[in-house]
Amino acid sequence: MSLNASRSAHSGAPVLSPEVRDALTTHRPVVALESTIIAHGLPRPRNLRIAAELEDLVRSAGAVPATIAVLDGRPRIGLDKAQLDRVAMDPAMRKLGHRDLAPALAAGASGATTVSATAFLAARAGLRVFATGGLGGVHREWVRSQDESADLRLLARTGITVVCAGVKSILDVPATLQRLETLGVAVLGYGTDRFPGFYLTSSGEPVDWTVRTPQEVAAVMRAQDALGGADSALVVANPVPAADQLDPALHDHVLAEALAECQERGIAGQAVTPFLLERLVRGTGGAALEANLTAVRGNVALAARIAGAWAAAVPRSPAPEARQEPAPRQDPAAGA
Ligand code: PSU
Ligand code: MN
Repeated sequence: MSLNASRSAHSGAPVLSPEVRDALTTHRPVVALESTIIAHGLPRPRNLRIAAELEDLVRSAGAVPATIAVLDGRPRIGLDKAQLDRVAMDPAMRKLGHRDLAPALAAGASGATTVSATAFLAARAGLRVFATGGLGGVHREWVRSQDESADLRLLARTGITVVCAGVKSILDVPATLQRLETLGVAVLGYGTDRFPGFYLTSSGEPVDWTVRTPQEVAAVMRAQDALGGADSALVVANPVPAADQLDPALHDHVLAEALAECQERGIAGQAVTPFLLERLVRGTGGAALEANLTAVRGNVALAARIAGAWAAAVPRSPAPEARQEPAPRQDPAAGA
């Protein structure tokens, strides 16, 4: 990829959609949604319908959805229909972690944002609540591959509340929880004292803190702010209902095969997570996809309620760098 592809000198500040900007200025609840799960975590064309469905879920819970992606070198917070369509359907959409943002901006590239890139952009724009499926984390085989998702370290220094169904079960869950502890990221079990297992209701690992209402989560967020330490994320771990989880025996069996194949084929880096997720969906006859979707839907709905409780408790103004889409004439790339 050539970094000279675009010399546009526009700032890297996120561009807010009119709806998101309006919600932030009027202190209405907003929920950030990541786009990697749409572009690289779910099969086409169903991913587009799901992207729209997730936004509708946020709206019906009284909040404004802000799906985040980078399009033509500009970080976007809140996508219109055509932009969402592009993220879901364009096979050239890259996978952008936090470290990829600057090269993507400089090159004028387009890509879906992972948890790390989404959380970074959302927090920078003044958003406080974010929903995803499962966080990235420490991969099994870490001793050999040193593969730990950039999600963890980015969350350790970003003031955002992330609602997730735990971390993806393809990971080393105990090691990931240990890393979250080392990095100082608080983890709340939502209605449970067990850390959820993404496709599974429980990973079997304990969590130290349990909350039962969105108001309780908002109270923890307020306490974080009152303490006034360095920014750090709050992980709200929300399990899939037991009736909707993947059969644990099937899960373990298919995952073992997928991990073996991943190693045999030497798959590494950014490709690992999409490969394993796809293999799980195939190996379970689609059941893993349904459990994944149930988890994401539940997280999105809960995030909207948390954003509502938070907005009711703490009216705030948006970060100063958040700005509206400029008129085309003001864009230096347009020849100013
Ligand atoms: N959760 C899902 N599907 C996904 C992901 C999470 O249900 O596709 C994505 C998220 O964007 C997460 C990323 O940040 O996987 C982690 O990738 P990696 O392990 O390469 O850091
Ligand atoms: Mn990785």
